[in-house]
Amino acid sequence: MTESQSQEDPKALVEAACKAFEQEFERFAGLVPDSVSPSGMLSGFSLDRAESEQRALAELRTRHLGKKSALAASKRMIGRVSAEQRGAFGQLVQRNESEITARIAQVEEALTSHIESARTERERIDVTLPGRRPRRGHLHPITMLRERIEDIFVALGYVIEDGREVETDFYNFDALNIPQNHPARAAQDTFYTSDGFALRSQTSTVQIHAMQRRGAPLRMIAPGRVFRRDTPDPTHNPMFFQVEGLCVDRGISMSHLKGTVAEFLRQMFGAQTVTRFRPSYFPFTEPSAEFDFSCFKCGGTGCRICKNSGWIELGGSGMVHPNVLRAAGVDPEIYSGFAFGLGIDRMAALMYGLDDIRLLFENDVRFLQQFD
Ligand code: 2NL
Repeated sequence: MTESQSQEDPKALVEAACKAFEQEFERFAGLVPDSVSPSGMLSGFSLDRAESEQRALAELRTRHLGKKSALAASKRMIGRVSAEQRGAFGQLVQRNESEITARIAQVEEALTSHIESARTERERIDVTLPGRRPRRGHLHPITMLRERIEDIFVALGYVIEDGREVETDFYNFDALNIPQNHPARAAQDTFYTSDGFALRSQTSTVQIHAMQRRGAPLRMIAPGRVFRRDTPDPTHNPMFFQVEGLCVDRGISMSHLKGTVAEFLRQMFGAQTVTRFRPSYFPFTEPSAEFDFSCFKCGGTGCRICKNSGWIELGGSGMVHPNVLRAAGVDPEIYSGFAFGLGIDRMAALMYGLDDIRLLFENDVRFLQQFD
């Protein structure tokens, strides 16, 4: 209906506006709580849905109460109707406006309160919920084993010494009585820095420093990282861990060495453990011996771990060569000593049944977690 038509029948314009509103408003009407549905249909609405209804309602308000609305047109008409009709017509328009305003306001209120509580619900946090703790880590299996070894030797009166990983030829070779032409000195076997320092190939270097600094008598172990130029395979890694022990005093003999190693292995693998020594050769000890212990798995009858021999080879040892004592400032006429060395990673691989020592250095948490 146009404005000119309605001028003839202004009441019809208001009625038409009313009807149009009713039609469009219908979908919102159910959102207002009433006695049938005290929480209204809104209770099932998501926050997004309620917000989109709110936008649709605002558009509806503009269409029916805004400047371009039929209601605004009928208001403008009030002044133009005949004087005797004006009062009644004015009241009709007024009623109509109040009705539309009030009904929109009801829905708006219901939507606003629903949106508000939905937002509150979304942002709610349960402060009594336990926090998400970062998972606690644990020591590396090599560290656990090193600490067990350290505890055993500390209880036997040994000190633990640490040292540098980059060394001079003197500490890595000369002081250890390793001859100039020895293959270990070759760049094929040892890592050298560009200015001629060696990455230590055994922790004996630490023991030479300790003898120089502390003098004799001395009981110590030197656990640590050592480096050898090997191609990695299941039993070799160019970096591995070693522990060396040294005992220097007056009257130290091979029997002290055997008793100490045997006691260490009994504490490590159980009181029933038997140790045996086989003659060997190292430049830094004389005499020298390698040591084996009875298999911790089968007790010596033979199994997969000990390759059916009943024995597990673990390390090397011997009486410290007089040249080594002398190089470290200890008088071999007064003092003698024994020394031994073993690989911690090899021992870990044996004890944990690893078929590849490289697993210990790949730092794959799925592997490491098993040692928690
Ligand atoms: C092995 C053999 C050994 C030593 C290490 C040593 C240290 C000093 C003086 C004399 Cl300061 N000897 N250490 C002695 C014999 C053997 O290691 O199989 N290691 C994994």
